[in-house]
Parts: sequence; C-alpha cells; structure tokens
Amino acid sequence: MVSYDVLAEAVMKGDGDAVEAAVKEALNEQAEPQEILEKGLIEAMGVVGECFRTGDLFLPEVLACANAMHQGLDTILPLLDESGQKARECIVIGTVEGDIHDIGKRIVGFLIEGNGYEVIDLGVDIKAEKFAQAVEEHNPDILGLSALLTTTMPSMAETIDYLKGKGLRDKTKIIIGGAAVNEQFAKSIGADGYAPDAVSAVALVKKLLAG
Ligand code: B1M
Repeated sequence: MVSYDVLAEAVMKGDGDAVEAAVKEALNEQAEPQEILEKGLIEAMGVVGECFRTGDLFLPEVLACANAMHQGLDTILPLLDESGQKARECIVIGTVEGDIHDIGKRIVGFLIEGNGYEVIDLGVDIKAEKFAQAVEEHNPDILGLSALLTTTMPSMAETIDYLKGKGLRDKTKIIIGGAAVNEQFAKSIGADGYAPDAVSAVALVKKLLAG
C-alpha cells in the first residue's frame, strides 16, 4: 500500500514539483491513477479546504496549494482517460455579467476540482448567452454563478431566465454564491442551491450530485 503522506505534505506546502514527483513515485510503486487522485490529491485538498475554513491557511496559501495540486492532476488526468475510468462530473463556473470579482470564485473552483470534479471556469463578466453556450457545449452537471456586487445580483436572475427561455434550465443544476447573495435570494431566482463559502460549495455540489 502506497503512503500518500509525502504527497499530502507537498500539496500543503504548495510545492508543485514535489507534488508531481510524489505522484510519479506512487505510479512507479504501481498505485492506480484513480487511487492517487482520491487518496492523494483529493484528500490533501480536503485538508487544505478545512484549514482555510478554520483560518489556519490564508488565501494566497490556498491558491498555492491548489496550483501545486494541479501539477499532480496534470500527470494523472491523461492516465485516467487511458484507463477508461468514469468521466468526472463537470461543473461550469463563472462570475456574472457586470462583475469582475474572481478571487472567491477561483477558490471555489479550485476546491471543487480538488474534490475530483472537472471544473470549467468561464472567467468574469460572463453574459447569460455565454453561460447558455457553455451549458450546450459542456453539458455540465452543475452550473455555478458568482456575484460580489449587489448591482450584479440581477444578472444571476437574468442568466437563469435566459437558460429557461432557451430550454436549457433543466439540463443542469444551478448553484450561486458570492458576498452579495444569500439562501433566500437563491430561492427567489429559482437556483438549486446557495453556498456561503468555498468549503460549503464543495458540500453542496456533493449533495446535489448524490441525487
Ligand atoms: Co470590489 N467590491 N469592487 N473589487 N471588492 C467588494 C465586493 C465590496 C463589498 C467592497 C466594499 O465596498 N466594502 C463592494 C461591493 C458592495 C456591494 O455591492 N454590496 C465592491 C465594489 C463596490 C467594487 C467596485 C464597484 C468599486 C468601484 O470601482 N467603485 C468595483 C466593481 C468592479 C466590477 O466588478 N464591475 C470593484 C472592483 C474590485 C477590484 C477589481 C479592485 C477587486 C477584485 C479583484 C479580483 O477579483 N480579481 C475588488 C476586491 C478585491 C474586493 C474585496 C475587497 C474583496 C473581494 C474578495 O476577493 N474577497 C471586496 C470587499 C470584501 O469582500 N471584503 C469588494 C475574498 C474572497 C475569498 O471572498 O469573493 O466573498 P469572496 O468569495 C467567497 C464567498 O463569497 C464564496 O466563496 C468564496 C470563498 O470562500 N463564493 C462562492 C464566491 N463565489 C461563489 C460561488 C459559489 C459559491 C460560493 O457557487 C457558484
């Protein structure tokens, strides 16, 4: 049985080269790519998420951990595809039209990805039409909308209405988050869920995808 302590420590230190080396070492020891993903990278990012929640890690450190985790992910993903493992569930995420805040949204994306999901981040100031195109193109299990400004909250409602108009609303679950919004607002615009922070966003994604 391969030990993932070195890998976990490398993720926590935000040392991408060490993460990549530990992943390669595990592969040399005949560990399955899926096991390295789940027991190595995802578990380590789970610890990072928890430390962020408790205030033991700060934003720049979380971003460094996520980048390091990515370096390991890049080594694993082609092997997962080759071995025909189940395609990962897909989450498309973006900051709504008129809003260019993206730090929190990126953390949300990183932590969700760190939990084994495929995340497609559309970026910031995303119009409803672009979200709709992404739903058609990627067929995501979940669409995540972020807004930090009270003035861009209506863009969330407009995006959901636009998806409804295009017959795409029921093709995906929709979650929202960001300092401007709350549970009540999520309900009022017909979203499937609201998360106040990145750790809760991961829990919400898991809950919604569990059925
Ligand atoms: Co702006 N800004 N900003 N800003 N900015 C706020 C949001 C503000 C609260 C500051 C203030 O006045 N006190 C205020 C909004 C007030 C309001 O509407 N209620 C504000 C304003 C007014 C503005 C401008 C209008 C200022 C101006 O130009 N007059 C302007 C708007 C630009 C635009 O978007 N069109 C503006 C610009 C900017 C910068 C460009 C300078 C910069 C953004 C840089 C960037 O993102 N690349 C910026 C910043 C940094 C902030 C503050 C200081 C910090 C935001 C942040 O990154 N927080 C912010 C004040 C504050 O929050 N203290 C402020 C850290 C981040 C980890 O938290 O983003 O909340 P947060 O994300 C959390 C959760 O919200 C949640 O999880 C994240 C991680 O735990 N979450 C989700 C976020 N998205 C989620 C999605 C989910 C689930 C959870 O599911 C899909």
